[in-house]
Amino acid sequence: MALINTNPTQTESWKKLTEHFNQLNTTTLTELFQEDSDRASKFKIALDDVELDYSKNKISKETLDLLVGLANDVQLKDAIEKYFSGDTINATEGRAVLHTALRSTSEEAILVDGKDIKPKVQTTLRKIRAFSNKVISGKWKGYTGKNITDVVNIGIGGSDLGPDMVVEALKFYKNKLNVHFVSNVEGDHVAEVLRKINPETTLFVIVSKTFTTQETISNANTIKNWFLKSASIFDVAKHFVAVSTNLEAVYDFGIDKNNVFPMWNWVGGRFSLWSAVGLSISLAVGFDNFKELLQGAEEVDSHFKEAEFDQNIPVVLALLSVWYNNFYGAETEAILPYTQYLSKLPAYLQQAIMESNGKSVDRNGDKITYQTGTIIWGSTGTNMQHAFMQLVHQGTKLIPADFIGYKESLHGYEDHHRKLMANYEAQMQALAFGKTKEEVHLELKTNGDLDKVNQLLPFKVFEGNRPSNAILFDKLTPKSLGKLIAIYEHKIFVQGIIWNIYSYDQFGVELGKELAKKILKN
Ligand code: G6Q
Repeated sequence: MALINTNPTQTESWKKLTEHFNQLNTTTLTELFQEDSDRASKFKIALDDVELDYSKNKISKETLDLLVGLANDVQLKDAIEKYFSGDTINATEGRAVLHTALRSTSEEAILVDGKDIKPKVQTTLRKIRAFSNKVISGKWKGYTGKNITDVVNIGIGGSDLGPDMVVEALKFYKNKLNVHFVSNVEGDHVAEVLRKINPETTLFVIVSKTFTTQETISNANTIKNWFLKSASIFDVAKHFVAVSTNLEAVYDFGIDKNNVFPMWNWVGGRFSLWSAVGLSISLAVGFDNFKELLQGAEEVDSHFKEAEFDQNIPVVLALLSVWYNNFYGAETEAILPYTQYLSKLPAYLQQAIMESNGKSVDRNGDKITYQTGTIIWGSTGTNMQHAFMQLVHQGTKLIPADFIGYKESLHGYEDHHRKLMANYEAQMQALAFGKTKEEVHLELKTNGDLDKVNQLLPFKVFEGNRPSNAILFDKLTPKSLGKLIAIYEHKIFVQGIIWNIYSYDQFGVELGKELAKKILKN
């Protein structure tokens, strides 16, 4: 069954939200907190080891109720049902959207074209486990009989960003294998990786759903030629494996039939790290940790399906994003993880969010008259405090920000962690409550700089009233990372439903590819 088409701006809730916005717009966050001393505990959702504090948003209880009303008006509940049960919700490509099935441990069948896909998923997981164990333990040997020390993931877009982000994020849990990523068609990228590795001890994982992607096939061929300078064609099977749906092309490349891991067209590239696309993750941190990642995501899947909308982390995050994007006219959102391990999260989410919801035609095929996809950007704290945060604090733009933090550090440098978390809190407080003229005046006076008041006061004032979410986990583990990623995956889904767009195609990336091919031929 197809998704229903509702122009969100034509709903009752949207009209009410417009009126409500005009009333609430003049109320500041400081006032909202003064009005309700219990606000911080009211706008909070806890889910085991993660807590979303969304109290520092420009909303009241009424805003939340109206936004939930909007979710109901577009029949979000029904859409979630269709998403999880394998309806063809990616209608423009005629596909189901079932990355959630990749982490489902329930016995319940999910049918695609009349066939249960669960057994295939389980078989592939077993294959990933057996293969990872062999390589990690040293049972799998290179062509000269040596153990594998390095893995190179060759892929781009969805076949690169997810695994690369997760391998970096879970570095603390890594084993002795060093995992590298080659994506760009720019030859210096592959050249730099080749400088670091030895053909005798390196395993190459070619990840390409289509096995036709220009960048990936170019890099795979360059690497194979480099490999064949020291090894023979019969050694390819020991060093090259593939993750793909295009078996013929994989065999043509010379990859052994046993070394092919399947992908399915009901999993979109940017949501595929839970499948065999995550093979390099399983190699980097071991299959048990990979399984934990999947389990974390599955727990969020259950929460997303079952929790009431006002108690539902992905739904609330999505509604807040719609509120700023469509009513406040905010164009961008910042993703600010307070751990260096998540340095690749903003780039990963840029693809997931912007490729999914960067659409301007609705599900009727009509040109959209309201704003859709938000622009995502960000970097890690505290580094960004010394860089772009000036604009977020005092610039002219409203930039809602997600602060992602962890109560515990991994290496246990307590002093560092206390300082880090003080900054995490401080940034959100400064954004929300700012610094008034009176406070600046007093500060200058206390510092003996009263003579500078006329000159400096306006520059030192922070207006505040800038929104943020605090997404706080106990600890960065494979499981909690799985939760974090799944939260954003479902946020994307909810926004696509509200905006009445198709989130799971990406025709917008095609034209450039076609033109590049033409230019290359000339
Ligand atoms: C993701 C996109 C895109 C895709 C790459 C790689 O959702 O579809 O980023 O993942 O273009 O495609 P292949 O895996 O087919 O090489």
